[in-house]
Amino acid sequence: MNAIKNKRLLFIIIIIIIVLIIISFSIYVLYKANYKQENKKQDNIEFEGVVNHIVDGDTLDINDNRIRLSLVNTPERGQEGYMEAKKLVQSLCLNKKGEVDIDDGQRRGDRYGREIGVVYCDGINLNKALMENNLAIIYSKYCDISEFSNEEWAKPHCH
Ligand SMILES: [Ca+2]
Ligand SMILES: [Ca+2]
Repeated sequence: MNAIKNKRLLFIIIIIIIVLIIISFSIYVLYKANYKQENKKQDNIEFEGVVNHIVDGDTLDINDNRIRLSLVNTPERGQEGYMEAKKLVQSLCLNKKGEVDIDDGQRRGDRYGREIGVVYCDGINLNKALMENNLAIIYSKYCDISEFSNEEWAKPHCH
């Protein structure tokens, strides 16, 4: 009788231990993934400051330096969707901390002399936010040269 009880107790303890191991492992994996993402961002930020002007949905100023978002294109003034895109950028970025991961594939900037990259506003990836909100399209002609073509927000649109 006692032996059966003990066996059952042992069984329960083993199950609890296994469950605890699985939970700790999951937490560890999640933590690792987050940490990696955070680190990846930190390592690649080459420029930061305050976003002090929003030109439109895909162009803004950080400490008066004009930055063009890499790969994404939002509608021009007068086109449908222009204000929606600009408003999202204003709400996420204006007077916030802006960080730029310059596009390694487009380091010379564009023909207007603007830096090209991914912009983080208070830590939020703006390029990604515009795509997620259907406010921008991907300029597929730059997919071949951009550093960011394989990012989740660009990849499905870069063939
Ligand atoms: Ca545009
Ligand atoms: Ca870069």
